[in-house]
Amino acid sequence: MIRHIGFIDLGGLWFSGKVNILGRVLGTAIAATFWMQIPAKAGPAEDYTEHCAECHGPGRLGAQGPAMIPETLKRMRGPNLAEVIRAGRTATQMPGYGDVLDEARIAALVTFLKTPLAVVPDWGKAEITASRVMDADYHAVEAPAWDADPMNITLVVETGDHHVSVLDGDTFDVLDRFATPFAVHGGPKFSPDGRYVFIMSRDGWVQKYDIWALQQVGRVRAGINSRNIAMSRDGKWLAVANYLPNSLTILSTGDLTVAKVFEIKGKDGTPSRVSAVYQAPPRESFVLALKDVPEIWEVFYGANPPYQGFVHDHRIEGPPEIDNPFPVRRISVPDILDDFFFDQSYEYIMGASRANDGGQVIDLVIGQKIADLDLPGMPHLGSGITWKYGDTTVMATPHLKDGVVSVIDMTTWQTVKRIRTDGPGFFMRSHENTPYAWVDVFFGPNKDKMHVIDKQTMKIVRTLDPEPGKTVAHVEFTRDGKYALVSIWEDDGAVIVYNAQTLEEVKRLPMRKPSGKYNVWNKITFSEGTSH
Ligand code: DHE
Repeated sequence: MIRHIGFIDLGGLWFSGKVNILGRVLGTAIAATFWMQIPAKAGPAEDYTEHCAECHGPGRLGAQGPAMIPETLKRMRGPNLAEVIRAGRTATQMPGYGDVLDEARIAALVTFLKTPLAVVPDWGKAEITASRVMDADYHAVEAPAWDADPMNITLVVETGDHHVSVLDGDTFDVLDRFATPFAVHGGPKFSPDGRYVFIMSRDGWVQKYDIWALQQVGRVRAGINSRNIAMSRDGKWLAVANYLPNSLTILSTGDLTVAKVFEIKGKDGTPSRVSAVYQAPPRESFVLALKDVPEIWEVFYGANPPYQGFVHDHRIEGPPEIDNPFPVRRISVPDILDDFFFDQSYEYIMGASRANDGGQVIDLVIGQKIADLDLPGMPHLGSGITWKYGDTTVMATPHLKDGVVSVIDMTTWQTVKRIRTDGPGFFMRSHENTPYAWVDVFFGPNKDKMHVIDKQTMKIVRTLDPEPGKTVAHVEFTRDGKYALVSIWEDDGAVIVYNAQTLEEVKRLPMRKPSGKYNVWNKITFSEGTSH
């Protein structure tokens, strides 16, 4: 139907070949023209182009949002696809379209999205290698090309225009501002000496940047739709967690070449996405959270993986591959866990279940669950922080669905406090040298607020409202913990520098939708107040 009208309205374009004769996919501009002229007759491909392609990719292979293909969607938990299109998805950037698309068009869009792609590109070692581009004009330097404390550099990811600003952590001057791949997600990872940083985008690109030289070194596309990256303790390897394909890519950090691509399948052969990969430095391993099978994988890269201790353990299936430089240990767990927090020793994993409310504690040494966590309301364990409390250590995590921060005793694994907040939050931060923990309420109606919590009384001592009506989120501290940097998460946003003791604003740096901020020292020393 649309083709005929298109032919009549845009006759010249028909012959110029700009309208696809099969009527499946129209160019964005043409689709927009149709949309304005004949909205009631737009087909699902046009609706996809109009409403979904910007975040999910023009070819449905994912970008900022996940890939919209049956391989991904059939594993979708919680509300069904039509409901997500209609009402949006909790704790993500997915808005609802119920006021734009009627029920028939939502149903047609669901069918379209559940139709397999004619061709899904392979993305193995060959394709990754072919994507690798090293900058010809990059020149390594002997020492930093600037005069600042290299350990107090802070990076600000600006998602508004896909850039990173490099800040001098003492003066807050911007030393450089460079372009990143589209839609950076997760924390950039520094080399152990703090000299290089690796940045990943949701569409699988990994960028290497030399902080001393203030220059990009190169880029490689390690996946089609990726989650996050992790750095090995020795700085030699970078692991990339992928949703699409179902794989883990290990890159050599020196030249971004591919060391290994793991195809991820559970013990029963079920393919699985990798929700996230975490670095476990004392164990010289990467730990994988799997989205579709109840297993945790541990990939060893050290010279002496602790396999000898595990190999006779009945919980470990299959012999270690002796020739494999990255032997894998697979641990069965009672439930699918996809958001992890580690204790400082990296023996214990606290894992959150997206399917069932709550969480579990897995002891990595014995490979077994040792406790349940009482954590309703979708805790975001990846944002957890710890601090000393009396003679124990507590861990605090915001919840994605409730206005609550839960505090858990890491000796007994009991919830010792639920701190009521002004809404569901996403990021929580502190520093060894400050008495306060900061938490946003990013996912609720009061997203312009930021709470400051006293770590000993566990009470909110101040609620900041730096720019009423504007979203406030994510905190990072300077190396010494004296200043807290807060994002005004808006396109015409800012990073606000607070005195972390007096809670007074000391500086405001204009930025384009600043999201995460990452201090070299806090990251490479694995500060207890920040994400690892
Ligand atoms: Fe993230 C970190 C997962 C949605 C911004 N996010 C992480 C990490 C994980 C994760 C596993 C830790 C990785 C790391 O740093 O190595 N994020 C998820 C989700 O499962 C979730 C809820 C749904 C999804 O769409 O993937 C999700 N995240 C978001 C967003 O909507 C945010 C707010 C905006 C965006 O850019 O997509 C967002 N996530 C971030 C940021 C970090 C992050 C800025 C790093 C925080 C840090 O300080 O380390």
